[in-house]
Amino acid sequence: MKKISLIFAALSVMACSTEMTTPKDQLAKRLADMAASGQIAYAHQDDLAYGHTWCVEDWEADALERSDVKAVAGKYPAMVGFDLGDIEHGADKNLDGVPFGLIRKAALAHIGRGGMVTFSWHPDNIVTGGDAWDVSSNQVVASILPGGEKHAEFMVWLQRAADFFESLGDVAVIFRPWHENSGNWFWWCANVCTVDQYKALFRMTYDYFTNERGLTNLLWCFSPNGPFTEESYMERYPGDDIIDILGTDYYQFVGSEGLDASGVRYVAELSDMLARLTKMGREHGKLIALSETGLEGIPDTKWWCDVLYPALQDYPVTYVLTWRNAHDKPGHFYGPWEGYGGEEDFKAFAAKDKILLLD
Ligand code: BMA
Repeated sequence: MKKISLIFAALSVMACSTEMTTPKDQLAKRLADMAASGQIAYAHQDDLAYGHTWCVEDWEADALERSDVKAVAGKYPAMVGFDLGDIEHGADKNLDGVPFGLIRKAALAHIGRGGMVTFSWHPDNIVTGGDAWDVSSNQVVASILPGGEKHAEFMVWLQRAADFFESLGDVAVIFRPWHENSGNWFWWCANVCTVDQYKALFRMTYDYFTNERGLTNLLWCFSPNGPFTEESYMERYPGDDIIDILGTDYYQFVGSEGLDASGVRYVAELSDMLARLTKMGREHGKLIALSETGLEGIPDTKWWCDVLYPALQDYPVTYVLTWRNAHDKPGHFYGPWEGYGGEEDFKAFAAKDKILLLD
């Protein structure tokens, strides 16, 4: 009798723990395990949709197996990033011309192959009709919050983005809305909305997605741009109760200081930022990520091993995402491609024990 009840107790614990392991829990655990074992997932924006010299034409017929990263390193990036810009209008294609059907299919294919997916969103400016980079009004965030004159219209935009996530089904992905908020180039940046308005925007997005739409499979990433201090990073932090990943976006810009000097500065600033992020991640019990980075056109043929890797290697960064390889702007690439000058360097980066790609 006692033995039987023990078996039942064990079975019910097993049933319970299976029920409690949601796709979100599994993705969070996978990232946490990676951080604990010192592994960093390499991520690339729009990787399966197009590359430096190609673009998927017929996505419904295409197996979506092409990848600039795979062409160089023999493996897919461990994570792929996509952007939802223009979904707010009910458009078929995103702001860079990528069909949302392709994005959905590629995201699910990548997850099916054992990879991970992260989403950003650059919605247009609902007040001016301009794009996400239109900072000509400082009333945009105020106007979309409850009570604002654009609130109802903006809730339809949120609804369309939520519809997309719902259409992915029961899989977990990372969502990184309202990123680079400490800059001055998006309508949600620090120069055009107050701290409280920004936090309210983030929480409104989270509440609508999670509580009204039941989208509980998203890992929410907060990603101010760098460089930052702990204080400046946390100034607009929406709260531990809704954020899963502390990320940051930080690029190397060459400018007038020249390639080498900008590389040295990037390594120094990025290492400092990641040290701060590591500390904040520990204090807040959160994962950390370098959610966007890169050097446009990668003129430094040793960039991956001599610049990016040294800045990253000592920190429990769960993933590092380099931006897209535009097929229609030859100089606008941040990932490797076959024929680019730093192929060997990328291969050596991808072969490092800490760096994770996907077979
Ligand atoms: C920017 C550039 C743009 C693109 C936008 C959204 O960094 O790559 O060309 O439209 O991101 O993907």
